Amino acid sequence: MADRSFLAWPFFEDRHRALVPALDAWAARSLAGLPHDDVDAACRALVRRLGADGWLQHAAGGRFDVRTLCLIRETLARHDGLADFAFAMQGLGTGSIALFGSDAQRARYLPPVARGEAIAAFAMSEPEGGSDVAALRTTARRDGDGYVLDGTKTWISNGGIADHYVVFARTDDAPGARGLSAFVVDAASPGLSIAERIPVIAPHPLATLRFTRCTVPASALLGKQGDGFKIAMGTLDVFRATVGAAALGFARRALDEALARIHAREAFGQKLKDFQLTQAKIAEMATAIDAAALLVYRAAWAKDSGAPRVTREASMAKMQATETAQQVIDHAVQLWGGMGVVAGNRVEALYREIRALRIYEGTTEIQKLVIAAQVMQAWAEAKP
Ligand code: COS
Repeated sequence: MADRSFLAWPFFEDRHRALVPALDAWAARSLAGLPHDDVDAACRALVRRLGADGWLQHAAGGRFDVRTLCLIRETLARHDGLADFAFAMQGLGTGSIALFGSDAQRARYLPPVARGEAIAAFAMSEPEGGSDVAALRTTARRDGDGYVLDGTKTWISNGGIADHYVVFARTDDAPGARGLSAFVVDAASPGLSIAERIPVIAPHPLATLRFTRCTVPASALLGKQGDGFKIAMGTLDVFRATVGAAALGFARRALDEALARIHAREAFGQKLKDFQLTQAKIAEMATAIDAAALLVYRAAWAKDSGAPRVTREASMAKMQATETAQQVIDHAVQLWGGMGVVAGNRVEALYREIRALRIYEGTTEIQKLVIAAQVMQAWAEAKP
């Protein structure tokens, strides 16, 4: 069983300590054997199950406890990457509404998503760039009582199965970051279509969306016109640490799989576990996991404790945990040898599943820019 000693760390409260075994038991009961050959159907089924049993309240209930979000993502990722994906996207696709929406927007969009009866999505990236948010090209033009959206969004998780998309578009109130606004766009809006579905190495619903004179009412605007960049960054500040938590879950599962393997496999007349080179790998994997976990739960705790901005902490957590998990999983594949690359083996699946986490919700390179900017700003402000 995966190490749970971290639950004794001071970042957590008793409700967090109770949640992990409860979710573990639920996942073992409810996720085993769920077919994944049709990812759309699997995702819909996962959303329904997670919603029916109350877990999505934590993602889309309107208030965030980031430690809870992280513990849920870590635990689900340890069991089933698609279950983690389904949970996380219900949160990311409603996070901007929960944080910046009006009472009416919150009342309309959050409850069905929290019950698992509607599917949410976050549409920011574009073909010409996902990293440079201030350069987005999709436009939203004021037209009578509403707005008309034109442009293309890509790499949109839940694209094709979502009931609504939180869309970032240029309203041109000002150049760059200050000229963006955020909208909640219903999937059935006239002029919104799915241009293509994107198959990826760890399958999940992913699509390119096209907006062609897509008309939305003025009530679709989140916050004020021109708030889009801050809404996007504020939402990512909450969810970036949770990407690190999902990576942690993958890494913990890889360590478990590696431990099982080295206790079972014999070579040169002894068990793999008895070789010092194996022990060195296990030590590196376990230490890397704890170091990443400390950063993830530090970021989550800081946010929950009322820090107004956790940009630096969240970026550090996301970068370190995703990069670490990639290495830990690579070690696990190595310890499994040839079996580690056989399709269907758990470590083979983890090897594919971890890769995108170093890219989405801000690449490792973007996290470095964010961290450096925060560190330099703090230094400049502290200078006598
Ligand atoms: N919270 C609140 N405000 C923030 C913020 C945050 N986390 N980050 C930036 N801002 C504010 C800044 O303070 C600045 O405000 P003022 O204009 O009032 O000074 C404004 O937003 C612009 O910030 P900045 O100048 O840092 O913007 P840049 O265009 O240089 O972009 C990066 C910054 C690269 C950090 C941003 O574009 C980013 O995070 N990109 C990655 C996005 C991403 O995750 N893409 C993946 C898509 S989701 S799958």
